[in-house]
Amino acid sequence: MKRALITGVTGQDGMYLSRLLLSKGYEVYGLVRGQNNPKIDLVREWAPDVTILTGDLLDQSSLLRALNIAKPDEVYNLGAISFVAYSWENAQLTSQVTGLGVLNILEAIRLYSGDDASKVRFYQASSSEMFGRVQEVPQRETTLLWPRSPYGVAKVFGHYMTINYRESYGMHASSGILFNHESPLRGPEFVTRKISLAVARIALGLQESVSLGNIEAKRDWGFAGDYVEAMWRMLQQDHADDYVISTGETYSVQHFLDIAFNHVNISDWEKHVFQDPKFFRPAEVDLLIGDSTKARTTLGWEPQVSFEQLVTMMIDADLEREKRSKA
Ligand code: G4F
Repeated sequence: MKRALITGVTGQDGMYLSRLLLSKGYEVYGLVRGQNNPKIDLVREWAPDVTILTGDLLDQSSLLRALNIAKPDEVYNLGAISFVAYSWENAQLTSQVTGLGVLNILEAIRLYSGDDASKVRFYQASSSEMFGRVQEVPQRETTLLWPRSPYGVAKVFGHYMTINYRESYGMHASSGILFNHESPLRGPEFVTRKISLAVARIALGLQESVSLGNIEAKRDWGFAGDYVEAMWRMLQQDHADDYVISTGETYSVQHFLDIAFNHVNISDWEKHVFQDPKFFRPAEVDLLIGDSTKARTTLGWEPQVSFEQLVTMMIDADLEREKRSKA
């Protein structure tokens, strides 16, 4: 039976990945930060067989302790401060957790592994935010990185540190450059879930409108459930490497709104949507679209859920939730 340790297990990706690994017969350990973290109950409900360990990416001894308990064959580093807008207000904390945290876990794995550098396979959650002011369309593994937020800069640090540990110590350390990926488990601070929740509530007469920022921004949006499969496939390869994971299609926030409101039979959605300067960012990433040819050919991975299916899946889930809480 293989063993895996997931940092950031309480997030959307951590939840989908735990279920995937459990379904493959893994013994799964999830690292959770803080005392009485309220999200632990969500994980227990979603994937009861995950063993919860406490630890923090900022506390290397806690990471070593978790490694000694979990004895993992694979570590998936999904833990991060991941909300881009928040990273301007908390740039140092974001740099420490999202950037230096990667070094802490890599170093803990190196110490834990002793002479056997490839004892533990490592996955780093890199991000398309690293492309920022894009230097090539579509973006691929070799595209020059030009991050536009403290979060993006921290992710670049973690990305190159992963490559450096692979090259310096021969670690089996891979990086998935994941483009935006969403699901009904997405946090309500991200634009897709903010919209799906608002549209469901507007359709049920529970809310009048929603305030957003830049609705011209374009993203390459996929389904989180498809993307965790790519993470796992990366760690099953003989050699560690870096892969772009994306759908290859890009849509604006406005287009997301079109499909979302259309799904609940509201065509004149403009009267329900306002733009508020407080949701605009100091530096925006205008367009992301990824070329995942390498992952498709090497890993045999491809996304299963289309953009329209993703939007409607999120709306339907929020309609259900809102109806239940109303009842
Ligand atoms: O949903 P978002 O906050 O996601 P963003 O910034 O693209 O980052 C997400 O994807 C990255 C991968 O590229 C991850 F690394 C990262 O951790 C996160 O998962 O915003 C998407 C777009 C932005 O252009 C934003 O300016 O939507 C625009 N937007 C417009 N109105 C808004 C809003 N974003 C948010 N969160 N809230 C709004 O009201």
